Amino acid sequence: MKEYFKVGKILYEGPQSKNSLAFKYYNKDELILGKPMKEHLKFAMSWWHTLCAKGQDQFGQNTMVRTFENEDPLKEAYEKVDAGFEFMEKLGIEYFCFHDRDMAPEGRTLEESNRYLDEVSDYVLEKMQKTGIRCLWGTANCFNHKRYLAGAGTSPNPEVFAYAAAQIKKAMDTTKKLGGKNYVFWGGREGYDTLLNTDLQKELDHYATLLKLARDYNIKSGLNAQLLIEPKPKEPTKHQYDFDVQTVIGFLKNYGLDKDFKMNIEANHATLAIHTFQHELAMARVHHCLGSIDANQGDLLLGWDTDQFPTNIYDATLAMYEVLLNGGLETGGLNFDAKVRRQSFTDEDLFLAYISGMDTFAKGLRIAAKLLEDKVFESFKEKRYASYQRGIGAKIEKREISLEELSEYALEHDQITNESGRQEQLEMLLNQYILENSD
Ligand code: XLS
Ligand code: CA
Ligand code: CA
Repeated sequence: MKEYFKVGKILYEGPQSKNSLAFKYYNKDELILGKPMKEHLKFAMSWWHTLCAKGQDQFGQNTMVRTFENEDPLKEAYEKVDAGFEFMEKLGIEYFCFHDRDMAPEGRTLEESNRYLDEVSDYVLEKMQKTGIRCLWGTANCFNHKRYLAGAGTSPNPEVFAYAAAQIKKAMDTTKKLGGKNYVFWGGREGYDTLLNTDLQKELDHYATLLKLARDYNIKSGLNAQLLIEPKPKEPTKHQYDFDVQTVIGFLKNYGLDKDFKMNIEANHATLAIHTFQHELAMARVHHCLGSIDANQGDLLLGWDTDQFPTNIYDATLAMYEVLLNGGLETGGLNFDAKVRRQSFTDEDLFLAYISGMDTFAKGLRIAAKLLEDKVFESFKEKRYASYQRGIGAKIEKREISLEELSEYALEHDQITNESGRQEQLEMLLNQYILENSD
């Protein structure tokens, strides 16, 4: 069998290693809080960025040199399967995520597209059985083709709605065939550019209808996956309906869908919404809908969706802190929805990027576990809110008080003393944990 990558198997060599093609922190079987690292960190390869992205941007052509290129798109799809599994095996990545159209090409008709997907996914299944590699989630690409210029479920054209529904059905069937435990809905072009041509109410209703139909099919078809919505505030449309976690929660509750969907949270989308990654994760956690993570990062100076590999230790630490507080991600994992830069066009760059991302999260996990074990922030927070356990605080907490009673209380207690929030001290402690645990 053809070998696509000259790079060999990537091993853990520890923090002292000078070998860039080795893990310094990701030691898959090491126990962290009693659980192997690889179970905390269910890393996944994104089919699209890893096997399909070729470095093109709006100003320039492809730059990537790949050994799995073929003039025939169907043959190339098969080569990508071989290359992708070789890549995952060499990195020790046990999951992948896919869109229908990056796993198999679009045909001349929908029927042909479906057939291509059936054929290529049969081959994927064979590879999965041989390697033990699993599918983390599947999704449908209902945004790339020009038919989706005005959205899929929110298109003013019902023919487009039907086509999107057909694509989602097929992508769900394929996810079931591949044993995926999650299924993702990223809003794609579900949003608007101007309200001058948009019936907002109708679009929201239609979008909810599409999600309800998919929810029902998830049960009917026996897929029974955890359904996930992936918030993003803008890009490609000016205003995406799934703006951020809180907006999506409101939307789901409004349409009675909040028990059926959790969130797939992407770091770069959080920053586009002017939130931190931790904010989005925490918001989902407290609403019991933290499902899975797209592990990447943006460039704060650019302001668009750069989908870079995660290297920020602070963000990774605080992200893993939220994951630990959540008790893990159940069926979810960490998908590297990230692409190498245009100038990093060699195969080796792909490996280096994944190693760096995996090490960053492994490091973040170690530090987060220590912070949690030592209750650095949790005991501070406990004390900070302790007065809600007694007196007037307890009554508010139990909602055993009226506005009038509170008014009377405040009249008698109007000389208030507050306590410091100690932000700088806590930031100092965070730094100390990060630096002390630097090996
Ligand atoms: C695009 C999204 C997309 C989803 C899956 O910005 O990140 O790749 O993760 O459709
Ligand atoms: Ca994503
Ligand atoms: Ca993105």
